[in-house]
Amino acid sequence: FVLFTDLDGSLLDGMTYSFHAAIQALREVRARGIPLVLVSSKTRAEMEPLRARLDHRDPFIVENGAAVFIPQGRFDFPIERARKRSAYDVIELGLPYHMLRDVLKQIEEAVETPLRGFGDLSVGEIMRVTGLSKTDAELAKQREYDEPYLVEGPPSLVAEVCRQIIMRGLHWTKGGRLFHLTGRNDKGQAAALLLRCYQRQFRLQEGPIRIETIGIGDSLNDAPLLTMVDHPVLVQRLDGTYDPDVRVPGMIRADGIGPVGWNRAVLDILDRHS
Ligand code: 2M8
Ligand code: MG
Ligand code: MG
Repeated sequence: FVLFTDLDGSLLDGMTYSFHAAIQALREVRARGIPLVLVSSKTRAEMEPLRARLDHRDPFIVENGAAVFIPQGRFDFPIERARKRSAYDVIELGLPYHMLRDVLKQIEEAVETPLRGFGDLSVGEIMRVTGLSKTDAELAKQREYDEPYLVEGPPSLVAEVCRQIIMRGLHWTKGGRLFHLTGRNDKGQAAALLLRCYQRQFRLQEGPIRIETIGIGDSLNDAPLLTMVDHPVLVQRLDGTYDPDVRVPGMIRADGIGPVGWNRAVLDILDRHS
């Protein structure tokens, strides 16, 4: 197995950002030596302290599939298209943040309505919108490839902003609370690229075997990830519902909100395969 997971609202509780409810399954994943790949909207700056808390050593994917961070030496072969950055080989799929900021301003003019991205919001405003602590809001503001934004207006305005984004050859998606403006990257493409590294590594070690994949998410931005795995899992949102925008064939609807559903679904899948 390789396990790919979203963070906010999936492994992490959507209010407290705690992974406490998933501890049992996390232990089992570790005991079995299953790589746990974190696939988030979050920035590298946000993910590093979280990885320290999780004692996480596996690769991770930041800002909605914009970049894959592979700890150096993780694979027994050189990573193609990677550039070295501190202790990582980084494969970039996203656009530089300043380009997205420019596009957001162009669209703001086109729709004649203010659109507020994280680049426009103060740390205090980000804390209010997301419930993050001051420190975490500061880290969330350190964006490199993805601009979360708010649209305040009728559904027709929301749709027009999406249309303007597509017209410019970019992507929009939605997390638990926010819309995101990105390049033509998504969580699924980034995860597929990393999966090819794992396949190559397994081939080098023990001959051809098939790797089974699990993918867990809660929102629209996870749909591309759930589409590329063998075991797609959708967890419940804070209100107990499932995001109606996520429709993936064969998808398992986990019984539980966020990390509670995560814990149950992972233990169930591993149980059935032991
Ligand atoms: C934003 O991402 C969440 C992911 O579901 C959202 O769209 O609601 C990002 O800005 C991320 O960097 C931040 O940590 C998170 C906090 O809720 O919000
Ligand atoms: Mg999420
Ligand atoms: Mg996310």
